[in-house]
Amino acid sequence: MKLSKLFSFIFVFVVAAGIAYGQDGTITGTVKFSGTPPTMKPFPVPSSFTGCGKEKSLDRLIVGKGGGVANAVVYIEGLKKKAGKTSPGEYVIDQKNCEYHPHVLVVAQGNAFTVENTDMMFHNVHGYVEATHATAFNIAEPIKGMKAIQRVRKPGMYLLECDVHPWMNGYVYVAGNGYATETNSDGAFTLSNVPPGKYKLVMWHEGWNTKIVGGRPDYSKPVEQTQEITVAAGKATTADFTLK
Ligand SMILES: [Cu+2]
Repeated sequence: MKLSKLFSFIFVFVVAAGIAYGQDGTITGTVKFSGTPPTMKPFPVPSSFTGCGKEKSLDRLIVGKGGGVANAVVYIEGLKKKAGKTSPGEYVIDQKNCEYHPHVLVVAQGNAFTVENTDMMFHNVHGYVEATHATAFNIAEPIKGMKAIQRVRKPGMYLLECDVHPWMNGYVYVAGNGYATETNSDGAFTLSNVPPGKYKLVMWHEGWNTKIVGGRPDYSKPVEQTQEITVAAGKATTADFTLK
């Protein structure tokens, strides 16, 4: 083989390998409710609370068009790749109308989120490790317009509750990698820039059965489902989940 031919052969090989290496895949899918979703009863607000209305939705199960379930968290387990840094203003939890907005927030480990209070009343965001109910953080915001920046270093699921208003609940999922997201109002999700490989994909939903015990909502355990998936270079892989 002539030297020039050898070089062109090596060049083509290196370029082809580079393209294959650089092509990440995508995972898209939906979380849907099978059958008729149960009717979610609102929480009756005791008359001792003013300014929050007479009843509040607990936002435990939100089913949209075509059965799509909002606020499920979907993530790849065990993939070691850190997410990029974001500014604290990119992730915000607002205490508004005596509810947490959004109800579920996904933040990549190492990043912070801002907690705001836009109500004319005292709220706090009491964050518990979801699995153990141990306190992880507690931010009190007694005055309208207050803002605080919170960073959670340990990955995992955190339950949010207000110590004043027992119906206020929400979740923050701190992702150990950059491959986690929440479903939108159609129950759809996308995980982008996934390196080719075999993974365990996890779907988490907070659960929706609720009892009122001692004037407080008592929630059933979250629902978790997993799937083994294979992501190919430059391809979109579909993964759907069903709740019932
Ligand atoms: Cu409150």
